[in-house]
Amino acid sequence: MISKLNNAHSLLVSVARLGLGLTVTEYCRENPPRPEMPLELYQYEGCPFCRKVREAMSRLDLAYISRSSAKGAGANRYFVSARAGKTQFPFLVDPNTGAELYESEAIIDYLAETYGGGRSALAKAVAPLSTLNSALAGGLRPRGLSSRLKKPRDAQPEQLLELYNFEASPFCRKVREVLDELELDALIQNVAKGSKRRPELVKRGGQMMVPFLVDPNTGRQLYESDDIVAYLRATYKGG
Ligand SMILES: N[C@@H](CCC(=O)N[C@@H](CS)C(=O)NCC(=O)O)C(=O)O
Repeated sequence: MISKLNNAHSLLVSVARLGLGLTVTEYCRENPPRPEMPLELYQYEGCPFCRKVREAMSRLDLAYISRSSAKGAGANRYFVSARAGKTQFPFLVDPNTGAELYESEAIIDYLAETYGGGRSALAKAVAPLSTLNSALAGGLRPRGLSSRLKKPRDAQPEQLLELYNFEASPFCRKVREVLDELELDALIQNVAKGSKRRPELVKRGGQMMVPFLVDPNTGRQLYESDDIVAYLRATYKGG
C-alpha cells in the first residue's frame, strides 16, 4: 500500500512535467549519439534545473555519469567549486570536447547542438516556463535534495553503479532520489522509448523494464524499484 502511494506520488512529477524524458527525439532515434567517453553531470534529483538537463539527456538518448551532488554531499560539490569557481548545479563536463558548463539552458543548448541536431526555436522560447514548471513539479515531491548520510561519503564504491533508466519513469525517480540521498555516483544508461540501447538492457537483464540496477562491486543485478532502493540502503548507507 505504502509502495503504491509512493509510486503514485512519484508519478505526479512526471505528469506535471508532461512526460518529458519519456521518448527519444526523432533525430536521435535515427542518429543515436554515442560519445566515446560518457558525459559527466554534477547534479541532484531535487534540483529543478538539473531535472531539465536530465530530461534532455533522456530525449537525446545520451548516457551520462551522474555525479551525485545533493546538499551536504562531499567530494562532488568540492570538485565543482574548486574546478569552476562556484557551487552551482547542474554542471556538465564533456570529456569528448573539453566543454565544461554551468547553467541548465546553456547545457541543454550545448547537448542539442553537439548531439541532437539542434534545438527548436519553440523549445528555447518556452524555456522560462519550463523552468517554472520544473520548480513546481519538484515542490510536489521534495526528495533527493540533501544527503542523508551522517557524514559526507569519503569514497565512491570501487566500480561505478549502472542504472538503466528514463527520466519520466516514476519508478526510476525513486531510485535516483536514493542514489543522491546516499551520495552515490552512477552511470545512467538512458533507455527512453525509441532508444537503440534497449536491446542491450534486454540482453543484460532479460526484460525491457526499468529501473534496472547493475552493481559490479557485488555482482548484483536487480529490477523493481522497491528492491533496488532497499538494496542500496542496506549496502551503502554507511557512506
Ligand atoms: N540559472 C542556473 C540556476 C542553477 C541553480 O540555482 N541551481 C541550484 C540548485 S537547484 C544550486 O546550484 N544551488 C546551490 C546548491 O545546490 O548548493 C541554471 O539554470 O542552471
